[in-house]
Amino acid sequence: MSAAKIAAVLAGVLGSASAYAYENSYNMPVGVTPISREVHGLHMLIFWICVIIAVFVFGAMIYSIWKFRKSKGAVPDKTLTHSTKVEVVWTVIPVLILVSMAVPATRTLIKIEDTRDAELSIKVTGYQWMWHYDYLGQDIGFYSRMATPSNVARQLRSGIDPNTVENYLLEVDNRLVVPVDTKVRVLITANDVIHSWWVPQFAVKKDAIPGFVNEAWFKAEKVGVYPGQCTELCGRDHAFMPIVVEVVSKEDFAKWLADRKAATQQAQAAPAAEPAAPVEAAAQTPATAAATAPAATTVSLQNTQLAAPVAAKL
Ligand SMILES: [Cu+2]
Repeated sequence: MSAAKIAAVLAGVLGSASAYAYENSYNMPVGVTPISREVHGLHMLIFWICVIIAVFVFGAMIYSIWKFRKSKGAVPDKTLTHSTKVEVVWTVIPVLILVSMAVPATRTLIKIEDTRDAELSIKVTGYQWMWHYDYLGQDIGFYSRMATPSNVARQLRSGIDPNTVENYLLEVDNRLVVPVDTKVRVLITANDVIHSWWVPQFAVKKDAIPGFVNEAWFKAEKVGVYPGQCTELCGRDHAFMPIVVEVVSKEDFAKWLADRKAATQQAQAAPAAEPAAPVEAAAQTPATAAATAPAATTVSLQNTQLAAPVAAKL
């Protein structure tokens, strides 16, 4: 390999260690919330501490093995059996390193747990194999299942090439819609077995346990579509209950909320022949969903953000 080639490879390797490379498929995402950025910063801090320790420890080991090898006449030292000074040094240094990691980690953990002053609360219920979202105090609730194109394509011998399905396995019929720059509290539970609600771009991952309510929160600072997955092995279709959160502007959210409320009221007022379920059932057919969805939702359904990066960011 020529010097120029080596230089090019090195430049690539060093370049990939820059800030730009943090947003790649080999690392966790920086995310779009203050907490996700903090979690990422913490992750990088601890990663580099580990790198420094590894370089130091393996460097000392490799150097010693090479320098004091038997073929060069090295003789084992039989006199040094105990050194209080060394014992103190190699106890104090790791303690200091651990404390230096524990302080920022605890600070972030406390922030993660602080769900006070939430502007919107949503109850998330895991089911085999879908999610249910309840907008508390808003009288709105709906199921969110994997979108039909993915569901059809995933069936055995469906004959459909998954590569032709947009956002394969990562799209739902009813997305969780939330406003941007708003502290959203999610109350996470389940109705059958244990699930786990995970949205990497928000750094939120909480178990959904039957009979138990877990709390989490996020404040998305960027409008967009953010996918997630169930991350607790919950049965046969565990891999087929995706999460999709759509962050919209506050105005679009108000409009979406009003539309949803109107649809719910309409359904409740409908004759007994059509029980309350139709709202959810109707919304699940893509054609109806597209027809009733507010403009903002429809626009971001086409959002290019979702097409490519979805798979990469999970
Ligand atoms: Cu699950």
